[in-house]
Amino acid sequence: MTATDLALHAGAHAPLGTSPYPLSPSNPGPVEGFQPSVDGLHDLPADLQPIRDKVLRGERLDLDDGRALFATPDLNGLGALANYVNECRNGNRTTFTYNRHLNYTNKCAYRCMFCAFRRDGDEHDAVVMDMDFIRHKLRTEFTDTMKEVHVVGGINVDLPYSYYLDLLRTIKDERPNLHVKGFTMIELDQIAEQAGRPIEEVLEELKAAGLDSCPGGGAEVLSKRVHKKLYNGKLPPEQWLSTVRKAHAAGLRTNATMLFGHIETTDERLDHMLQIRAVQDETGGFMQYIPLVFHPDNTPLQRLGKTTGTDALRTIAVGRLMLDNMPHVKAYWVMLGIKIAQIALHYGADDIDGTVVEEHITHDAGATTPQGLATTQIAGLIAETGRQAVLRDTLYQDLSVI
Ligand code: V47
Repeated sequence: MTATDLALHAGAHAPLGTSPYPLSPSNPGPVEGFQPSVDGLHDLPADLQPIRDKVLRGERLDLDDGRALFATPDLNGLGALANYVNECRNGNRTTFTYNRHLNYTNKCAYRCMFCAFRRDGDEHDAVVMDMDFIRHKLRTEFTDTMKEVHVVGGINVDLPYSYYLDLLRTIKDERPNLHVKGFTMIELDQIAEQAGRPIEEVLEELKAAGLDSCPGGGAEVLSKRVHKKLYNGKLPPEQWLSTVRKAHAAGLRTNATMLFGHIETTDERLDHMLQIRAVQDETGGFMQYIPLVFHPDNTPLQRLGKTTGTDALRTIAVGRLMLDNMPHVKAYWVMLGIKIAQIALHYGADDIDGTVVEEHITHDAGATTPQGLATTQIAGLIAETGRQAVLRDTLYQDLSVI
């Protein structure tokens, strides 16, 4: 393909014309007149050229393409390709939200090897929040202008079904404007277990009580081998996929994460992406793909150390290219670190999460990022990268340029 062909393609916004999802409020596309950057696409090395040509023809990438993307020595070339796809989809926009996390309990029945957050329940820092405490927190630490509360906890088998309904109702009672993005697929399965009823019925009741969408956690790496080695006993990969399909069928939008940088192979990362892509083809229920960098401190896997910034950038870029049906890719600054998250905005990511404020899962495992950032700080970090900062709600229905 010549440079002229490439420029013609890009100018016409044609290359991704076969995109399997339409423009919509949650997928608004580039603003009128925006030209995706073709910088770096003309002189890609031989290993990336056939993949570039497939991308430009709107063809889906396969496992072998993914292997070549993970293997290429040209990280910048890979980044340019992912950046081009992202700009075709999202223009120059980088979104974030005004949110806060609420970890209602850290007591957990599972002993996942990657986790520093879980407690048995009798430690001095074990937490189970009661409704009075949660109400007080909502009154004093949340505001009416916040857009989202991210609610997750350990698998605490002591909590009855009514606890989860009360939790949702308390949030809506105190802060009716907050969007509740709550409960991973692991928690949803446990909640249904406690209810002793089919998950389909339980999802309807949780929605009626205030659940608006679900976060993407708990997927880890959708691999039987990794599951057996690191989180045996917890919901197996096929059940995470089955529960997420049920959540989508119930009308709940969710995210999809991948925890990487521990014992998984690059083939296992790719297989994870392909499984997520297949569900998205079926349901269209995922909003964001979120690669999560493993933090080893205070976990049984501490000896592994932390993966590199270049591995993180490569994994984000490969995710953007393989997940051709995912509207948004998040650079989660809490886990990536602020500097890599900023660079990731030119390696395929178009979202940077939000203000966060009280984060335990990564900080218990040694994260050195701040606990939270102000909206003005996030907007500044995005602007510094040349991107347009846009404040969003969870479902991307309400977008305001900052
Ligand atoms: O499922 C656990 C991961 C996830 C560690 O959907 C760890 O918008 C790194 O899913 N090092 C929970 N990661 C976090 C999560 C999330 C975060 C932000 C936004 C959204 C969203 C979802 O964190 C867990 C697990 O995969 N995790 N321990 C650790 N030591």
